Amino acid sequence: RPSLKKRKHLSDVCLILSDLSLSLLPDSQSQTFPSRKTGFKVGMKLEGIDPMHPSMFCVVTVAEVIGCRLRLHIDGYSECYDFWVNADSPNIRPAGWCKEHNHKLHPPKGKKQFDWQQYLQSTDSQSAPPALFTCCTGVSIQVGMKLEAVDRKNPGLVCVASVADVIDDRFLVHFDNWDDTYDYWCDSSSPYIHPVGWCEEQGRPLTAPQGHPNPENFVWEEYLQETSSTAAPISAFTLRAPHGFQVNHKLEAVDRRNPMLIRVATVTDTEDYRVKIHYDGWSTQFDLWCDSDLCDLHPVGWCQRTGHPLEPPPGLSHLPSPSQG
Ligand code: MLY
Repeated sequence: RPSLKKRKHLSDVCLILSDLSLSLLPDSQSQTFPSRKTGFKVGMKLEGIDPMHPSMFCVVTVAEVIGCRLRLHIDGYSECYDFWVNADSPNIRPAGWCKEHNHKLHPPKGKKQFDWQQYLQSTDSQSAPPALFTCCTGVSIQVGMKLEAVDRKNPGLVCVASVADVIDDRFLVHFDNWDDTYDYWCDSSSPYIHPVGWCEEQGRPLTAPQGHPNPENFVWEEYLQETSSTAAPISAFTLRAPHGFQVNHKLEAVDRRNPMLIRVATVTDTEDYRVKIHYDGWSTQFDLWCDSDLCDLHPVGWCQRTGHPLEPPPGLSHLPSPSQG
């Protein structure tokens, strides 16, 4: 049991740490924590910028994976040119990227003609799946592309949907032939979106567009043709890691019924991407499930730091009295 003095010291340290995290806002992706374990495996091949010749993309192979860092070997060259990158580095791209984007790809030493398919076959190796390249996924999604998406107002339904708008790395999901009241914004890491073919693969029913002549037998190939559209690429789906909330975690949550107020709250149940919130001191009838990334959930201390009143649990007299509400 820490002595009072020690406890005081500990709380000072916490304050200092929390101040630091406020002032040291991350400057780049690498200064935040990656949201999931990297899926790169030793032996996978890809395209990467040679750090000694930054003008050059080369054919490289993953030689070592430690945490979320990769040692890359430039095919055909000595190991002494191997280099380390973060798995989310913008300097690595999936096989075929250079061709697709009109960049010259420096072939493995000694090769004049280079073709990925032939090369993978002749070296009996695999290319790193595009979905692993988390840094360059946001750009691949375009208005009009099709996907399968959960109807958030009817969460049991996975439906035929389209990208209706794109802003930065977020896009608007629209359900085909429905009005826009079901639309929602998300990013590529959302658990509510899936690539074309996902339902079939999962053995789950897919809800066809409203008014489809044969909703029981919806066929993507036909529909894509009829609507002259394309499927959103696999790389546009980068499912994020489940949240880290645990039962009994305390937090500060906006009151759903009176959104002017923020209340002391507790996590009482969890799913991978949702948490059940209880407002401390209130009946459990007000408990509610919400998405773990909901912008109305805040860490303990948020109100104090941002200058917002915090409603303590009713009947708790030793806390500063609540603002009227
Ligand atoms: N029975 C509901 C279901 C609507 C579903 C809309 N989704 C697929 C976008 C209704 O007709 O309102």
